[in-house]
Amino acid sequence: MFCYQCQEAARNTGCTKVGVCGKPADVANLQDLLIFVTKGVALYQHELNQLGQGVPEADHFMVGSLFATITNANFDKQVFVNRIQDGLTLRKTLSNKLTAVSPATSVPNRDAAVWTAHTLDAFEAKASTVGVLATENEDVRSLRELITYGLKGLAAYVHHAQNLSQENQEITAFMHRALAQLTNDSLTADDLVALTLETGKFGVDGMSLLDQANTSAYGHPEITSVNIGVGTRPGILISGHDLKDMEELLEQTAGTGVDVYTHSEMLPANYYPAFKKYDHFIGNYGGSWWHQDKEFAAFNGPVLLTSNCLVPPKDSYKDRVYTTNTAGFEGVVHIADRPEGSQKDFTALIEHARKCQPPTELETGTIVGGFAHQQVLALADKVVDAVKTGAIKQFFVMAGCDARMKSRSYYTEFAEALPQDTVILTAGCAKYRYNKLPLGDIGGIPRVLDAGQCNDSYSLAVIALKLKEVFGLEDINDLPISYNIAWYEQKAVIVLLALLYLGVKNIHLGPTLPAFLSPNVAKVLVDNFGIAGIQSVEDDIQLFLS
Ligand code: SF4
Ligand code: SF3
Repeated sequence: MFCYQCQEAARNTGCTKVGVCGKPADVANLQDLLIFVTKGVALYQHELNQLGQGVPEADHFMVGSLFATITNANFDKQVFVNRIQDGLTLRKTLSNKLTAVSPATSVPNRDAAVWTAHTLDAFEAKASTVGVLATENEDVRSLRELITYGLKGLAAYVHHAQNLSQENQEITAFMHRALAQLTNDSLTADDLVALTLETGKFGVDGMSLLDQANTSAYGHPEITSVNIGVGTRPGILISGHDLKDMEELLEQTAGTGVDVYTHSEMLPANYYPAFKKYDHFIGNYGGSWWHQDKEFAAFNGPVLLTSNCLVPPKDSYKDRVYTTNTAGFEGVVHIADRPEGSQKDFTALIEHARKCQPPTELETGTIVGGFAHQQVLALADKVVDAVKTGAIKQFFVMAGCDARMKSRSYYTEFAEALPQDTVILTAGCAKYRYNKLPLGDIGGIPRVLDAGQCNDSYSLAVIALKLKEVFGLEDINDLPISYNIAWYEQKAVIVLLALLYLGVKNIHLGPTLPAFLSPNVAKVLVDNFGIAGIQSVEDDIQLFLS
């Protein structure tokens, strides 16, 4: 195996024996093969799309396959074997359709378009030859992977939107085109840089699509005090990013005597008006994803993972873990997709919860969030006044991911060290490094404004664009906003590419720069976009405020 897609890649170079995340080598290799097969599907679907003959099933397969390979989403070997088989069958269907509708059209002559096999041994033999290192040129490899990881992040957001019946053909057509182009050896580094920025454009579109899907289904997030204590009844803990699962779980648990709590990236579900009507929705339990070994143990009841981030569960609570969507782990019960027109069936979790103790209290009190674009724009006058009077000197976008590395204490210290006249705009699980600190407010505006999940970084961009308009500025970079983003997995990659596409410059990225950026590709990002890493808290605060 060779994997360097996340921030915890071994030695910031790559995992080669087993993932730091716990992904075994055979699963890592089969994930590489699945990406290869998905590119084969894309070669055909791209041609069919150009003829107006694209097949919706190929869009769903591509989105689900990319999403399943995201860090901490799925560790189940059989899932990847099945997906590879399905992909090969689907590719055949697409090939037949292409011959039927346009006998003169052929796909480019690429291995991904023709390779096939039927046994696990053959899959594994091929898998070891189609991974990241199959691209020899370091810079081409770096750009290809940057685009691939951006597409994986985008796929996650598109998948959640699909679950809410929102699709956008332009986005999936682009994704197929991009995947097909990643098999083209004659693309130059410049071509790939252009494709990287285009990926960012569709990143904005994908986040906008999901924002639209979430808010039209559940209303716009609003300022909310979220309880972080516990009730007295047994509960189900729901984690990940999928709000449709949240809705159906709340509905099915109503009146059963079982409470519902959010964990990690599901915290923002507390901010949506549609979920507030449920009395048994108690609040949020615990912190970001990597604390789950202790927090899932202490929760005492079943836990539902609706997407990443899943940590390989300990035996002490493994029987209480359930996965759904693209999340998976061998030996863990997987809740099947909803049949057309009806709900998923969460009966197993509810029955399980009934036999469990209530959660052990970890903390008490509340945290405040719900500052997505509509809520912040409703407060725009207040915010603009505060900027004009100098009560707010600067905003810091500190969106992104949290993870295990010790050096991430930087983000807590950075938040604590920021002057009192600054406001943090956050989204994603990065917030858990500072969302429980007593940072106070500025004239009633909390100093940490949480927009929501990582995809709600879109909200932060909408807010920035609105402020630019209100202040009559030409350039988004003239706003008093600095970007100090923490990344871990591939959703942060698409958020970053989306910000670059919107013209945001001088983004600081930490705690380490991606291992997949070759020195030359890193230089392109530094020279053209002012991307930088992080230094010490003191030096960075000085730099940002100068
Ligand atoms: Fe290593 Fe990250 Fe890949 Fe897991 S996802 S194998 S930790 S680089
Ligand atoms: Fe967190 Fe995994 Fe990235 Fe949605 S839950 S931000 S790390």
